[in-house]
Amino acid sequence: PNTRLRVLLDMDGVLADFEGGFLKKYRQRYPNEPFISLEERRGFWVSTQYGELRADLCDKAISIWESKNFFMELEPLPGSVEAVKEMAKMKNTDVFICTSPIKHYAHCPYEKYAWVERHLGPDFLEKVILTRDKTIVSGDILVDDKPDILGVEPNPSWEHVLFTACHNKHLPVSTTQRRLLSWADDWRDILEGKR
Ligand code: UMP
Repeated sequence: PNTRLRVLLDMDGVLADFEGGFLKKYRQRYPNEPFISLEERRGFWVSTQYGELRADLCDKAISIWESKNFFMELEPLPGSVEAVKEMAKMKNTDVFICTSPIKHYAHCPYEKYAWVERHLGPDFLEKVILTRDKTIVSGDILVDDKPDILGVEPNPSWEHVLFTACHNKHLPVSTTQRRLLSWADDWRDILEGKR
C-alpha cells in the first residue's frame, strides 16, 4: 500500500496572485478604460467578465497575461511560499505544482519555471507539472481555485479542494467540495484527513 500522500497545488490563484497582478497591470496599461474591482469579480474567466463589461475589453484583458513578465512578476499569495515549503518537508508527503499554461506560449511556461525557482528554489523545478488537463494527473488532493476542473478523465483520483479566491467566494458551499479559505486556514488538517 502506498502510504505517501501526493498533493497537487495549482499556481495561479493559489500560490501566485494572478488576479491582483492582472488588475494592477491592466489599470497601468489602460488607465482610461473601465475595470472590475476584485470585490466585483465573478466567474473564473477574467476575459469573459471583461468582455461582458464591453466587448473590446476581452482582448485588452488577454493582452495583459500574454505580455512578457506578467507571470514572472506575480506576487506570491500571503503565506503560500511558507506553506509549500513546510508541506514539502512533511514526512510521507509529495508535493507537486500542477498548473495550466496559456496557449500563447511565448513567455508563460518559461516564466512559470522562473517563478518557482525564484520563490521556492531550484529543487522545486522537479515538482512542476504543466498541463492543460489536470484530470489525467494522479494525486490524493488538488488544491485549486477553479470551481470546475474537467478533462478527459471522468473520475480523477484526487479530491479537489477549492481554494477561495475573489471570483469564487460567492459560490454556494457545495456539499461535496471542501474549501481552503487561505493559507492561514487549516491546510494541515485537510492533509492529515486524507492519509
Ligand atoms: N487564464 C486565462 N483566461 C482568464 C483567466 C485565466 O487564460 O480569463 C489563464 C491563466 C492561467 C490559466 O494560465 O488560465 C489558469 O490555469 P489554472 O489556474 O487552472 O492552472
